[in-house]
Amino acid sequence: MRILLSLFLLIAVDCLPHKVTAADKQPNVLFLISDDLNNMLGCYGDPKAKTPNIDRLAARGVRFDRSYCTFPLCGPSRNSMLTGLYPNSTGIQANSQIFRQTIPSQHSLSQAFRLSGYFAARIGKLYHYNVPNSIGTNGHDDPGSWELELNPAGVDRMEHHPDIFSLTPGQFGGTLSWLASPKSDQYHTDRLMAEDADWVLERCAKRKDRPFFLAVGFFRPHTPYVAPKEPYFGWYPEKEMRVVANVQEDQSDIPAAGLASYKKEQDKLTDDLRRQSLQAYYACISFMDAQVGRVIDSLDRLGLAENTIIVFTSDHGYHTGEHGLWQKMSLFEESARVPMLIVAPGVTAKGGVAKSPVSHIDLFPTLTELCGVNAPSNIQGQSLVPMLKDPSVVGRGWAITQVTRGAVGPRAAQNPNAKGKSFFGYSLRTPRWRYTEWDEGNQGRELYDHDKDPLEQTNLAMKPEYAKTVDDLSIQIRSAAKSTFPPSGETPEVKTALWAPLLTEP
Ligand SMILES: [Ca+2]
Ligand SMILES: [Ca+2]
Repeated sequence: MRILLSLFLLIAVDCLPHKVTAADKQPNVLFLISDDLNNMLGCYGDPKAKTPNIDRLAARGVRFDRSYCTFPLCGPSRNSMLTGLYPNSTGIQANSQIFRQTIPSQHSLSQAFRLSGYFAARIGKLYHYNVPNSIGTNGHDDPGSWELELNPAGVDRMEHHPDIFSLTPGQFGGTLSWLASPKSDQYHTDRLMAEDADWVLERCAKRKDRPFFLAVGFFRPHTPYVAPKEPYFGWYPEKEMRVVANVQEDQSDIPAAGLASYKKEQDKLTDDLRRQSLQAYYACISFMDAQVGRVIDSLDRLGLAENTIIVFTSDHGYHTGEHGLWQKMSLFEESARVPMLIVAPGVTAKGGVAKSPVSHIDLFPTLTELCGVNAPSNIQGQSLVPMLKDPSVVGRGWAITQVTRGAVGPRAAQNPNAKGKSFFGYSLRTPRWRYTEWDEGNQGRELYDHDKDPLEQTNLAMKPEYAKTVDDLSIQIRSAAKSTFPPSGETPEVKTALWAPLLTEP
C-alpha cells in the first residue's frame, strides 16, 4: 500500500503543470541592436569614443572581441541574424525584403520565443527599414515575429530633413549626411524608443508569470547622422577628428572588387568634411549609447535584471575613411566586424572577453538554449553558451562574411542597367587571418595577417612565401561557404513583390 501511495505521489508530482513552473524560471531577453555601428566604442578600445553605458554593459557580461556579420548590409544581415540562417539560405541578399518572400514558413528568433509562450515586442528597427524615410512605420517588418510593435518618430524624422547637410543635397539615407540638432534628447526617435522600452518593461514587470523578449532597434548612428548638438557634438571637437592618411599607397595592392563599395559622391569629401562627418558619427554613437543606458536603467529599476539576458550588437560594421572607404558593403574588418555583448545572469563571467571568431548567426541557438526554447532544426550557427561560461573556449573558430558585387539574383532582375558580370566576395576570419576571395579568386584575393597588420594594410595573397597559407585558407573558405547554403544547395528565390512604407506620404 505504501509503495502504491508513493507511486501515486510520484505520478501526481510528475503531472503538475510543468510549463508554468518552467516559465517562471525562463529568463527574459532584452535584445538591443544599433544600426550601422562599428566597433568605435570605449569597451572595444576606441581612444575617442565616449560610450559609458555600453561600456558598463560589457563589464556585466562577455564581450566578443571578434564578432562578424554575415553580410555587411542592413537587410541581408538582419534577416540572417533573426532567422539563424546565412544569406545563401534566407535568399535575402538585398534591402527592402523579408524572408517571408523566400522561405515563408521559417520561424524567426522572436517567433520561436512566442511559440514557447513568451511575450515578444519590437520597438524600432529589427528587420530592414529605409532610413530615415520609413522611421515611424513598421518598415519591412515581419508581423509574425511580434505581439506588439512600437514605431515612434522624433524631430530627426519629422522636422529636420530640410536642414540636413548631405554630399548629395536632398538625399540622406545612403549618402553621407549629418546635422547637429538644436533639439535635446527627448525630441529624438531613439530617445522616444528608450521611453517606450521603459513603458513595455513596466508592463512586463507586472506579469512575471510570462517571460518576455523585448527587441529595441536604435536607428543611430545610421545616416543621416542627426543627434543633439549638446552635449554630443561638443564631446568631439572637429579639429581633433582624424583623417586617414596614405590611402593611395594602401589601395595599390587591393583588387578593384575590394574597393567597389566606394561611391562617386564621396569625391566631394574634403578633409574638413571628413572631420565633420566623423564628429557627427561619434556624436550619434554617444547619443545612442545614452539611450542604451536608459533602457538598462529601466531594467535595473524594475528589478528585472537578475532574470534577463541582455544582448547588444549592430547589424554590420562601418568605414570612416579606412582604405579610402566610407559606410558599409566592404569585406574589410571595419565593415564585417560588429560589437557583440551578452549578459546572461548566472552564466556569464563578469567582464569576460571571448577572442575566438563568432558570428551573428550564433545568436539564435545561443538565446534559445539559454531560455529552453525550441529552435528550428535547420538553423546554421553554433551555441555560444560554452563561450559564455568560459570565454577561452574556441568553438567553430572562424566566421564568414559575404557581399555582392555588380547585381546578383533578384537585384539584377530589377536593375537591367547593372554593368558587367555580377559575383560574390567571401571573406573568412580566423584568429590570425582575414582571407578574401572575389568571384572564387577570379576577381582577386586578399590575405591579411592580423598578428602583424591589424589595419589590413598589406595584402599578402600574391606573395610567394604565403602560397601555402593561401592554398589552405582557400580550401577552408570553400568549405565554409558551402555550409552557408541550405541542404538543397540552392538559394531560395524572392517570390513576391517589394514595398517601402513611408510615414508622411503613405
Ligand atoms: Ca545597417
Ligand atoms: Ca594595402
